[in-house]
Amino acid sequence: MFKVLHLSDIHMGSGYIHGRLNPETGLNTRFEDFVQTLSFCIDRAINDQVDLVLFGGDAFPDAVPAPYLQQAFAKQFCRLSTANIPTVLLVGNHDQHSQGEGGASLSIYRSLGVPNVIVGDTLATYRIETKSGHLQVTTLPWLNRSTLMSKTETDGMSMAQVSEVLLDRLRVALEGEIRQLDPTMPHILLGHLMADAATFGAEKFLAVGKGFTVPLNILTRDCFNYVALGHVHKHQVLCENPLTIYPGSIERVDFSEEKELKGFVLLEIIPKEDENPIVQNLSRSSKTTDRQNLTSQNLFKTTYEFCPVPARSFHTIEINLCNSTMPQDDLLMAIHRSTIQDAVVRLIYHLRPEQVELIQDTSVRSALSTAHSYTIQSDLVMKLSRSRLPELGVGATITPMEALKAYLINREDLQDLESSILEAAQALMGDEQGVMFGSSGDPMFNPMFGINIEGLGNRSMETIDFTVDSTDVDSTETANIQLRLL
Ligand SMILES: [Mn+2]
Repeated sequence: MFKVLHLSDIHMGSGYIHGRLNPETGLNTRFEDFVQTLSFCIDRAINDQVDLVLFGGDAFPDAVPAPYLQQAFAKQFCRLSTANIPTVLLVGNHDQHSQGEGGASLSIYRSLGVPNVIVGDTLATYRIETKSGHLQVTTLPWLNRSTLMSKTETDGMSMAQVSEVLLDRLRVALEGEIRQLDPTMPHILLGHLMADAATFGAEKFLAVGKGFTVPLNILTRDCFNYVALGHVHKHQVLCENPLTIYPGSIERVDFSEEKELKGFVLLEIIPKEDENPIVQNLSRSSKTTDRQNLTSQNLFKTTYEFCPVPARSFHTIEINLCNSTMPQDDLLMAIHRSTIQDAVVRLIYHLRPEQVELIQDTSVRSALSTAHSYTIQSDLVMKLSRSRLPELGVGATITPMEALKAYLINREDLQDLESSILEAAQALMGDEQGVMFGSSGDPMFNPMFGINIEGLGNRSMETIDFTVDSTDVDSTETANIQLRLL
């Protein structure tokens, strides 16, 4: 039996904005968090005496990390080397120079000849000797155009064409690796890539100009006992056979990862011959035809366990105080009801301008003081005067023509055109009425005027939020953050 620990996306040195200076060490507390969590993973590998550790790429925010980051990373992985646990360090997009190839921040381990450490910066297969026998690992680092193609080849091609050619070359190159495999020993593919089946908030943004997406069926070949992935920060199992897993990042880099469980994956690869004597005979057969029909999946079974790590929690408290008569009390209550102890907290509250003086900043800050760090964002919700359109009051229902008339009465500048507009509207309504109201099934919503009367009725006070809709902010923010991170 082989035991393998798979972790990925460490990004040590990221997210300092959510930390604070530790006066005792002079270091950012988020750096210390990342080191602690990485150390937790390495402890587990050593305590469980695993046969192999796979790192799925993205060690640092970029390819030229500060020496103290390099040192902290090296200190942890050297513990594995000392414990005689072979380790494969795969090169992610953050570990590469933006031009050319080569794991800039990780290749030092190969240059120094650190025992038991393999740096995966090219597509290659390694036969690794472990205390439980031999394993094969094919490394597939982050691919960019220059990895598989020269500039002249890509001249004049669209991004889509380049991706297609790259994928064709990847298929061929991977096939070349697979043909050299020995089916009697387990085989793992370790890749840093964006798989097309990965669920992830900003995948549509990532598909444009940021590397390319690899179809899952290129990876999930039956010659693999496990497909170990890196790049996507959200833990997910993409395929059961062969097991294909993103363990995700080990620490939260920002609020886009607030709700994600963080951890690593522990695998067990078990020879089936222990349970199946037919396979046992087959694996020992010297007949070429028998051996050709073998894949390592016939011979080994893989099981996994996702192991959560004590990553620092992130917590958003969002509250709308517009209708509150005691906004300060309600705000403090919302904070007290939340689990903020030692967490990175983001407080967002919405209130009307006239409520601003009812909020005491010092009390709010004191209520947040048990958090590890916090930010406060107050959004002013402006009151919209609708007095010129009393017909559109709460619960009112008017026909589209009445709504248009009410609108025109209040638009003096359109007075001359009033009759023409009404006439044209009447004609349109005559043509479109069946389509617009008959099919929508929602007589309260009239797309022609863009006024959702029902929506207004739901609010006890007519307000308009001048801040951008918060869900939009979240998705754009998340997309931007993810573009930067992955
Ligand atoms: Mn990445």
